[in-house]
Amino acid sequence: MKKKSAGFTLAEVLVAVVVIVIALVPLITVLGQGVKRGKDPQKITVANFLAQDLMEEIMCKKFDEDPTNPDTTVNLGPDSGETRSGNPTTRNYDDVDDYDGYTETPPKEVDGTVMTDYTGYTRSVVVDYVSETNLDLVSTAITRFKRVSVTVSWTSGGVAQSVVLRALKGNY
Ligand SMILES: [Ca+2]
Ligand SMILES: [Ca+2]
Repeated sequence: MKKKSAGFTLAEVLVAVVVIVIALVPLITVLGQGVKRGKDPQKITVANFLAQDLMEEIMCKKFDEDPTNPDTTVNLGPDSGETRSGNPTTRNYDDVDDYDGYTETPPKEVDGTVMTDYTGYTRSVVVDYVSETNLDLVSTAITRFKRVSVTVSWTSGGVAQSVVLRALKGNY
């Protein structure tokens, strides 16, 4: 019997090379997309922070303007004479939907101070009622859930970018 060769034949090497190439091509494609999508990770991190900051402020407000006399018709937005920022005696957003339609460029602290480190960003808020059986579905009628969407947008290399943070406030 012929002694088995310890080395690889040319055919074996070629097969191995082909296998490696087939395995590498999708990997390179995936990496390439990752680089493209995450081209501005630092700005995305900042935007997430700005969204989180406003969301925390909103989520500690009441569900309704007057919990003892809850809304019977959809009435989203600030109530009469209400404003978000200012000193503690003039700022009076007190329920989550007061922020519906709120927008600011650049972002401001609740006392009205401009966040000078973040002047390139815009923060805006939309508040909707959502269906109690499908929390992804906006409801045109009153339900026990209000969904708060905070969008932070900016421009990077001439391209509009944004992140959206969503949270639910329940009425119970
Ligand atoms: Ca209010
Ligand atoms: Ca309100």
